[in-house]
Amino acid sequence: MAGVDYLERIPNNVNLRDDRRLLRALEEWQPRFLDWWKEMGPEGFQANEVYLRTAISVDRDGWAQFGYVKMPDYRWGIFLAEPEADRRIAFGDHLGKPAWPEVPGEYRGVLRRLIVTQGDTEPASVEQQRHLGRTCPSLYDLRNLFQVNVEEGRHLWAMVYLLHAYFGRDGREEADALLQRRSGDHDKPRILGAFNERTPDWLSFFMFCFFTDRDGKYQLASLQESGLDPLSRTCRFMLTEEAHHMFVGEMGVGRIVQKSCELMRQHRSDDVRRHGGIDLPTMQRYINFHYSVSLDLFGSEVSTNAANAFTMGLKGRFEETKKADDHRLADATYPVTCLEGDRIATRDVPALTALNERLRDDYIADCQRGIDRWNRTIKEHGIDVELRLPHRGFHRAIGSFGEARISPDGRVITEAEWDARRREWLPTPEDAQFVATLMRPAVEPGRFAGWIAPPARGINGLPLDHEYVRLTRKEG
Ligand code: BYC
Repeated sequence: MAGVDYLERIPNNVNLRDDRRLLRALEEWQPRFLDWWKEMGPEGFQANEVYLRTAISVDRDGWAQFGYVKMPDYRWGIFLAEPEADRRIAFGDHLGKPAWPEVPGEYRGVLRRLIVTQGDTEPASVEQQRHLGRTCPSLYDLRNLFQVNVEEGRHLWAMVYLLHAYFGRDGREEADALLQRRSGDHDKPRILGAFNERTPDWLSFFMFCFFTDRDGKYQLASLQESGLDPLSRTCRFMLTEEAHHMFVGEMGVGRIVQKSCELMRQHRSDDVRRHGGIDLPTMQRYINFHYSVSLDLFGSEVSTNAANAFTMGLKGRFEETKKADDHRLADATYPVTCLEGDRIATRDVPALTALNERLRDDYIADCQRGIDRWNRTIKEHGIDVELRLPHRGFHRAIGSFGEARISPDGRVITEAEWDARRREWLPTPEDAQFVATLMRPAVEPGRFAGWIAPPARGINGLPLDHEYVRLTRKEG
């Protein structure tokens, strides 16, 4: 990587060594991060060697290096994508002006809020997933979990760097607070709803990686358009890591679907629970849950926060530069589906205020592509079932649908119907208990738990029975 020195205490390509104050501040934060990692990171595997990928270059061709690392020794660092020469702001009031190397004073508060909100999700997800190692379905999956976890840790570093480098004392305080909030904690919860939910089992983990990490993709892609150049560059590099997390999710759910279909065929029965698999109706309920809490992460359908962030040049649209319009949207409209009284209606609203909904639309189309691929697997087994995304209003807490009960097929329903049918639609305590009974560790190299099919290939060209995590020296 241009100028990355792995002998530095904090690997980076931002010339940290030339800014003694910033370096000192980050070196003070580093032990606090490590304390947090040891307290809240993957439980029980801190002393094991894991076959991990580490960033050594931000180039498209060679950023990854694979090798065994104990997680607390992972080289978390600060990597920004290479600057684009003469980069210009692509939208909003500052359209066409040079991107900012520093934070404009008047946008400080809004930018800090965006960066803190993004940063908060990263440690939150590590906290949510910290107990999963104990019940891994294979060493391959265990390694993937830890890869995701260390990269979320690195994404926290990415946001903390911005806070320390560009937001002075306020930024330092926010960076400390990122280590103090805790997912699901009653008194000091994480900021966004989905990051306070539990991830108690591997079905939830794969769903989280598919649905919730995909929100990360869309949010980072919008922030990558930012006029603040360091934010744009850091998001550009984070997106390369995010892609792996969504791969883990899509393949994980896909392998469970495949195994369930195999069991259905083999036993000529839909009741695969009896044969140690996860039945498709249960999969559908988990989809309904994880999709709906992830939809909430896009905010309200109509949002002046989103309009302001766009007009100020801080947060763009997905693939802003590829869009063929004026990139100011002052007179444009966008169709938004909302609750109006007791019915669901689609109406045109000013496009600026509809930016959250527009991003949610991009996200929904992307989720549907994954669902289609899982459905192809089901069809290939000759099974007449289709997994579906529920209606966007189903089980929402944020935005206009948060005020009503909507069925998965998009009807406004009464509280009584909701109460009578929610067990069909959302995971029940019995579902969670059943899934929990399957969560028994499979840790011999090459072995996979009976509820999930092996993947098509191993990691970095290695075979499936490679010892991706060395369990010989266990902690405690
Ligand atoms: N839960 O105008 P509104 C990732 C708040 S995931 C709780 O509707 P706005 C990752 C909102 O904060 C990507 N509160 O929405 C994935 C606001 O509060 P204040 C994370 C919520 O502001 C997996 C109020 O409601 N990145 O990277 O336009 C693993 C009214 O807000 C929620 C980002 O989110 C909610 N779901 O947009 C690891 C990007 N939704 O300020 C990592 C940065 C809204 O009035 N964040 N509220 O007190 C943003 O761009 C925006 O803050 C949001 C909300 C899109 C989240």
